[in-house]
Amino acid sequence: MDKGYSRRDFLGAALTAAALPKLAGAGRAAASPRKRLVAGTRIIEVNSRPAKVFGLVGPDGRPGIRLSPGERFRVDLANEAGTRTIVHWHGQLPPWTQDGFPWPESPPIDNGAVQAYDYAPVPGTYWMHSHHDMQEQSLMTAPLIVHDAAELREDRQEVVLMLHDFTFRTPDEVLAGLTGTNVAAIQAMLQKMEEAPSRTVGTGMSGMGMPGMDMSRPGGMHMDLNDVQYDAFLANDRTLADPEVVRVEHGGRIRLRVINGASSSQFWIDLGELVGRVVATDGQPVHPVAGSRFPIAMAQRLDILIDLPEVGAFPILARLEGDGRQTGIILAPTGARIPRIAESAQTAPPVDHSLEARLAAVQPLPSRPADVIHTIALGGAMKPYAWSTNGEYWPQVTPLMLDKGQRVEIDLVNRTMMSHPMHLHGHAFQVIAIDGRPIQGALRDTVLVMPMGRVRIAFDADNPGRWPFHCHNLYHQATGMMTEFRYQGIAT
Ligand SMILES: [Cu+2]
Repeated sequence: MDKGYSRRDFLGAALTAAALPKLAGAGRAAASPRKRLVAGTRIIEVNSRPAKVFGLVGPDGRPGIRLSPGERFRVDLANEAGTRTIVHWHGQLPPWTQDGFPWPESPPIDNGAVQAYDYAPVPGTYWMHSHHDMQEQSLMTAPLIVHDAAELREDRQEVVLMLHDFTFRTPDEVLAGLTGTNVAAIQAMLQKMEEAPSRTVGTGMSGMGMPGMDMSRPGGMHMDLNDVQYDAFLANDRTLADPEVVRVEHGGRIRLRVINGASSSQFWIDLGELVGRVVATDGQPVHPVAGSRFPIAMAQRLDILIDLPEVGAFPILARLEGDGRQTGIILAPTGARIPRIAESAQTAPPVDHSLEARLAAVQPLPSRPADVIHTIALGGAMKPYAWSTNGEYWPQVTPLMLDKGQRVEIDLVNRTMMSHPMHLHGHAFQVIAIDGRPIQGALRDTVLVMPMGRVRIAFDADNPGRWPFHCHNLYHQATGMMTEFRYQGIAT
């Protein structure tokens, strides 16, 4: 990384921000109108076949919500999906009852009902997804982009690239296949998960008949990738057979916002011949890291600045880890020849920490010792298919208790042969060590823990409530890999 260049770049952004407080303040002064977000269903075409999926459509007819600098998140979520839903504002830091998690205190929204939200959003690239049943797999997902004044002053064209994994099977069928049960059993299990979240039991095994952690270590380095066989991988709802072509200017300046909205798939973002600079991860600014290929775990986001050459069309690809399949979009000025890109190519390696280890937050947490350190062991295996935290399976988990004001450190210890993208609701944490090696890493809401690996994160307990902490692989979460952080004094 060219540190001199990065520093100037960062200073420039900081100066621009400093020069703008009046403008931003003026934007805030005017009460922002409420925005209507509709959770509904739609038909998309995948592999030349129609597919009925969910969708979240904002007031401008596009997926999701985009907010202006200083605008509050004042949203009326109308459920027209024909079934119950609840939508989580992934990575945002609202009060816990507005977080969109199906606690008894904030139950799912009935079909036909409208739920109002109003909180101060965090600027950056965020997203939203259902946290009810496994609707996320059926594309109840959308971008949530919160602009800030400094970023608008960059005068870059914004390009959102949202990734999905797609199957014509229902998520219940997928999970039944993974667990060797049937759809009726899966539906009963999902219902149970929302009826009795976090019913506290003692430590030790629950009575659910789930297996314990498999502590045996296979001799060779064997990694499990891609639990689910998908029918397609989508970039903004399309495959490379008919990709989105984003119109750009010759020599255009782009801010690419990549969102991995896939339920069980991780990718390498491949810029081809272009060189980009990662300037934010999970919405939070980092010192720029230059490159052409960047890993992205489930639920993570990357902001990548790209200055296009004068001539040509430029595919932006997402290549599935451990597989040859890929999806993507094409950036092209008017008149450019659009290349045809195959849907499969060379096998991409497993997603790893090559980027994570180089990231440094622009605004790291203030240095201070931890008041409390929790170790969370990640357990589970493919056969039988079940995943746990500290040997417990949601909802039979023991909440990890916090006091407001504490500096909290979490040691994540992966005792499985899969990587787990671990997501904390309601807090931005900093990655402070990878496999025992200290770093001043990125601020994030989702961090990947490699097979048999270890990651330490830190955050300040400044948002009282009940907060889920879970693997963002939907099928790991659904079979138990979720626990709760609960602040002292929150009545349940
Ligand atoms: Cu997992």
